[in-house]
Amino acid sequence: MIFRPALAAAALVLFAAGDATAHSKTDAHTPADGATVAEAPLIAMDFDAPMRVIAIELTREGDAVELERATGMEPVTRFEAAPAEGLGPGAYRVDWRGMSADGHPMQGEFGFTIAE
Ligand SMILES: [Cu+2]
Repeated sequence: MIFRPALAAAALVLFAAGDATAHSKTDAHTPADGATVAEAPLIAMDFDAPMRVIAIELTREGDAVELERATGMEPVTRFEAAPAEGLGPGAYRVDWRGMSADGHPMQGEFGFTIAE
């Protein structure tokens, strides 16, 4: 019995290490999280391994805003989408979900502000 916790801990460490190196991660996204921009930006995400972006949503203070995907459902290392023209000033949030190259579901979010 005394060995069981140690073995469990070792297994957890191995699992965590394997997972960290296996799935696609976001290297960068545009705009940067928390950025203030002058006008509606191109939204882009770079991944270190191909990611199939299944869903992406742009909201302004909780209200959905139209966003046109420039990238389809294929796995990519760079994903792009363009907001509808004429986005007004305010705080925007991007939420996305995807499928990593290793089959793990991934998700992320970031925000930006369009200046007055
Ligand atoms: Cu993974």
